[in-house]
Amino acid sequence: MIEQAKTIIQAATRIVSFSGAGLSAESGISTFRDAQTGGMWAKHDPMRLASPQGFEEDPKLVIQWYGQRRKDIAAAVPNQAHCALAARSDIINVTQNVDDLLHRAGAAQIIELHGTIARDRCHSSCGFNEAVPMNDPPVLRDCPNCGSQLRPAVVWFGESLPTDAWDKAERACSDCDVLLVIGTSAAVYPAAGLIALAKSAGAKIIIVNTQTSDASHLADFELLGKASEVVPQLLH
Ligand code: BJW
Ligand code: ZN
Repeated sequence: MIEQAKTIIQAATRIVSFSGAGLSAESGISTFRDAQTGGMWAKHDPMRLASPQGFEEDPKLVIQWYGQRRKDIAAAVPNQAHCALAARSDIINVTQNVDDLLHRAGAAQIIELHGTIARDRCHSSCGFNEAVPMNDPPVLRDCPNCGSQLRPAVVWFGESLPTDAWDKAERACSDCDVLLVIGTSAAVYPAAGLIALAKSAGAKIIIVNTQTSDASHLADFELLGKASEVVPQLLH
């Protein structure tokens, strides 16, 4: 199976990677929905920590949680899957991940669908957006522009995805030969809809995941295994 998938990749000229939390799992970053391996949503209520309503109800709690996640991400290093993707500068990396591990691995083309934890933005969307040192103590800060509150520049439930990133991702996925779907449950929309979009546009879908996912039915090849082992094999 892996040899056949590799042959398809070698013949492809336009490869897009669509990744989720499983890509960074072996760097020690928790996934969201793995109940067995301690996914974040098994321990924390996503509506309290990753929704605009949760932030408005208890902003300090949300800021504290993201402060700890920033520290965890700062302490992590890219794994062999990030590095294998980065070594192929022709691959467009559409990622749902808010960590900076693809950047630190040196990937040339990255489209961040759910924003980045490395920046803060104004919760009232006045346009203020700035980089934040990942080890800064978590403090609730006012927006210097409009006096509203600052929050991580990530996309929470019920919020729209950044238009520019979404447009680029749609273009990339509707115009590729292969979509490599790595470490995502494919449960969160609209991001997960990119897999069906690529398939309907004629791309081969190669899934790398430790288990089946909501996208399994779309796979031309489903490679069950760890991203850090399977992705380098596929791309070398
Ligand atoms: C490995 C591995 C290893 C492990 N190797 N693999 C009903 C139907 C359809 C849609 C909706 C609905 N009700 C609500 C919605 C909309 C909602 C949604 O999709 N909800 C579903 C959960 C039902 N979507 C939204 O709200 C989005 N916005 C939107 O729709 O706007 C329009 C709108 C406007 C107004 C009102 C309503 C709608 C926004 C979604 C934002 C998601 N945000 C988060 C948090 C980001 C910030 C942060 O990190 O704190 O994004 S949630 C979380 O899920 C995060 C992820 O990017 C995202 C996807 O998760 P991912 O990456 O797939 O991780 P997991 O944990 O789910 O899966 C990991 C996988 O890895 C597993 O399969 C493992 O097996 C695998 N794995 N180790 C390989 N070593
Ligand atoms: Zn503001």
